[in-house]
Amino acid sequence: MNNSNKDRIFSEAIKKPQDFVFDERVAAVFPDMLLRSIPGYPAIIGMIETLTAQFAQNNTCLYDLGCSLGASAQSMQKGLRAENCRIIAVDNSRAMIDSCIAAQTGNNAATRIEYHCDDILNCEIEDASVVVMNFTLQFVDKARRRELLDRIFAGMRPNGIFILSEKVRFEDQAVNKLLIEVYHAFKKANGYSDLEISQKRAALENVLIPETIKDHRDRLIRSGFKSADVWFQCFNFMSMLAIK
Ligand code: GEK
Repeated sequence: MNNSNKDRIFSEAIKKPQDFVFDERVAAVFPDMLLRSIPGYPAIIGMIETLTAQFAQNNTCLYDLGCSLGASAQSMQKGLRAENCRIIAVDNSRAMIDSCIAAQTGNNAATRIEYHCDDILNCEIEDASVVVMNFTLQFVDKARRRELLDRIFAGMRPNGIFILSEKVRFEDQAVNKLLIEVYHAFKKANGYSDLEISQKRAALENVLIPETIKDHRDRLIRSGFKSADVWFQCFNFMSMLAIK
């Protein structure tokens, strides 16, 4: 990896702490940031390819909501076996979408990814057989999460899948504290300093609002999904598979 692509955003003491934003600086180091900050991220991205191969239906749309640099959409593109499909990837960070569009040149895959800079709260979901929200619902206003999931459910085909990956919290305070400590040890083992870990945590405090696995499962079932189960978990990070 080129050293300029290494995430050092929180390495110097920050005098005026600010909320985390997905700007050009973050987009430039994002693959390194995700790899060193989300336990199991490569496994989840790999399995999106497998799940797409299994569940994408002919003549449908596949969505990556909160696509950042498009890792999940690209995984869907690799796994896609169904015919006459569209892959739609949405993010409200201009910096992320511009990087996706620039990186798409030269990719000759049969199904191109359509990148859109938009709020996922505004984006239309229709004829979907695969919908992925990989670590994005956690950034959506908590009061609007139900409405968003209802809309996703309504835009899906029967037997379609919704893959929801999230950082979670645990009801039991002691367990929650323990798993946050283990998670910080994971970040330290990946080269982040105590200063980087604590400054990033402060920047995300008001921006990334985690819920429990039960909160997520209950909401998915209330939206109408016939099942919603955890298929991956590592510490306080998990991914669920919900089937319409
Ligand atoms: C991956 N899925 O590599 N509308 C659109 N985008 C949003 C919104 C919103 N309301 N809120 C946040 N985002 C990716 C990783 S990162 C996860 C996703 C993380 C976008 C935000 O701009 C960012 O790009 C992404 O959601 C979250 O599989 O940084 O922990």
